[in-house]
Amino acid sequence: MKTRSIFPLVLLCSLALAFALLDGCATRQMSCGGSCCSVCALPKAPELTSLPPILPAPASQDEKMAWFREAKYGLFIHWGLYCQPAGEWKGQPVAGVGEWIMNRAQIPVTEYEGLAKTFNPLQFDAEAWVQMAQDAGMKYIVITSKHHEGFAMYHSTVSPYNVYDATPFHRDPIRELAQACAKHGIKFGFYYSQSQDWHEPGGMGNTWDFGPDGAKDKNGAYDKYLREKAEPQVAELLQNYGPVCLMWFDTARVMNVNNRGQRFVDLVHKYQPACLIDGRLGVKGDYASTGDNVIPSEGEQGDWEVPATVNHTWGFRKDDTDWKAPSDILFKLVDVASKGGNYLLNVGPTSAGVVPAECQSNLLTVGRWLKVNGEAVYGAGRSPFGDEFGDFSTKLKDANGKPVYLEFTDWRCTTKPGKLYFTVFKMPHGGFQLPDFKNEIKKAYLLSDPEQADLAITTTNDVRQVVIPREKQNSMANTIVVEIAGDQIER
Ligand code: FHN
Repeated sequence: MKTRSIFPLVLLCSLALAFALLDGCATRQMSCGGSCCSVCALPKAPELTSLPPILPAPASQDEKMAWFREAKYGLFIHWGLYCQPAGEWKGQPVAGVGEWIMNRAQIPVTEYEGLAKTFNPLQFDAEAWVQMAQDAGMKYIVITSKHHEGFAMYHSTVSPYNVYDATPFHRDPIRELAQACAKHGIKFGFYYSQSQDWHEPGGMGNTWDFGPDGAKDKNGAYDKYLREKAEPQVAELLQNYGPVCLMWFDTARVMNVNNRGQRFVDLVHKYQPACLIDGRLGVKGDYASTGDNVIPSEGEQGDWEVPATVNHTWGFRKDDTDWKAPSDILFKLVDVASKGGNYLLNVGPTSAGVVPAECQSNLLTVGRWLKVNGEAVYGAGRSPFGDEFGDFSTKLKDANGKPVYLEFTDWRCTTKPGKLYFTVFKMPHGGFQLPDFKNEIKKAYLLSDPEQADLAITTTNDVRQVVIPREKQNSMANTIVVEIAGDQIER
């Protein structure tokens, strides 16, 4: 009797599950208005609510840069159609970074466009991405709104080649992220490839379908693309997604003629006067961008940012799982902060809409360290020393006969008024030897110690050493706070 009464229910459930799996839960998206499907447990599409208003014009450049100088650590996201081939085309691996696959394999536009028809990242959950960034200790997010492939990852009215109109996903992930960022108090900005657009006849970079770039520049095709696609898309990004903390332009090509670069600057100033412009527009922005993964060997003045990969690609590649270890990420972040810059670390989500688990886990390990020791990073100033960064080898020479620069990785120093933060990555046995400075030391303690118990400082031959009890040491890094008299270091 019991078996007979349960059977219809089991059959119904199985049918529902099969149906849900077969149609990728499109039914869930359409019939239940985005509420979560109990069968497949995919994240639900959020209700769209209104976004905060655009920020007013800052009173000064310092006021404009204030959040950036405080933030120090951001999440870069490269997400586009390229995450589907994930480094492989027609069964063959294609060398290079994942998001360049169209270019590297010279895929015709008509063929590449087919990727839109299968783009359906049903596991995408804006809330989860933003929560991850927050737990990782990142203070701003910059996502590819359109990369060189030319596909808009938001609902663009300028071109139907966009995630909302051209894919079965039929959602605007950037709108969902804008909302989640506003909710979590995380700044949100856009990468936009202004020069390269391999989908358009006038965009730079697609020479296999549309011929040499030089001709497009001269025959007016490039200006037509800039005026009819790039500029209007940047304008809609600035008008439809709430406050945009920065516009991250990239790979500038002939931006200095016909006012091309300046027209983008004017758009940003017109629609969002508080929005920063990175250093790769081709005309002056609000801060400098270093080369990819390029950390200057010494402290640099001004505002700057290092864009960096967490493996060896920006867009997802299925064969690249060579993730930077948490200790490496942490060192690079503190290194950059101690030289005066920001670290913008990238993840490449998959075509399902998820950040690979191991990559997430590494970022979260760093986040846990920052939760305790973040005071040494957020809003902290550059090192007043410099000897800790490295030195030129007395023996090794490069190919040009010049001495090779050897990086030191034992410790880094950041500052706030009256405080020096020594983050020590390799703790010497006897204790940490302070660099030479004359200021009186008022107090030294571990940043991770809620009691701020005094650390013993011993002096031998004028060299001061701070001793950290072994049981208090963190295996990744320890930050010693040294409170000093005066705000300037006297050496
Ligand atoms: O060509 C791009 C690349 O795909 C990626 O977006 C990086 C990120 O800094 N920028 C360009 C190369 O420098």
